Amino acid sequence: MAERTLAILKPDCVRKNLTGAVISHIEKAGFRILGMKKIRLTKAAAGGFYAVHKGRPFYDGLVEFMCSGPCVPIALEKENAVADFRKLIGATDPKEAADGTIRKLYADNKGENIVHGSDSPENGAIEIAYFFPARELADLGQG
Ligand code: FUP
Repeated sequence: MAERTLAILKPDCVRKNLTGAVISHIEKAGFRILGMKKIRLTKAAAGGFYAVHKGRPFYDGLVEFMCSGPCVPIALEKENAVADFRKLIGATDPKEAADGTIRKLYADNKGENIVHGSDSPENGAIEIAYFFPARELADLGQG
């Protein structure tokens, strides 16, 4: 059974013109793109997305960064999508990320780390719904 996860190519990824390179890693790893768009988050939208981190010392900077330019949310599907995607992107801090991972290859630091990946199938579904209305993802088949 295919599982879904949400990726976000963060504003640093867009600024560095790396969206194509990162999407290429994602497709080569066998993920299918269900939905994808380029948007600029408002402070409220970024704050809501990362509400779980509210109160943490890095929260305000994280929200600021996520609104600092356009980003590219992508709804992905694959067997074992959540775990496989987190393996593909590597640890939060690029210094700790395994060789060959997206964050190791492209990220500057823990705060600006190129890409988001959901941390559980449940959160994957919630996060996909945050960016993509169900009607946009309906009846995609294997297209
Ligand atoms: P991840 O699941 O790898 O995206 O990491 P977290 O959910 O723990 O953190 C979400 C985002 O908060 C990270 F991508 C960057 C930011 N963050 C920091 O800036 N400093 C930290 O110490 C931890 C997270």
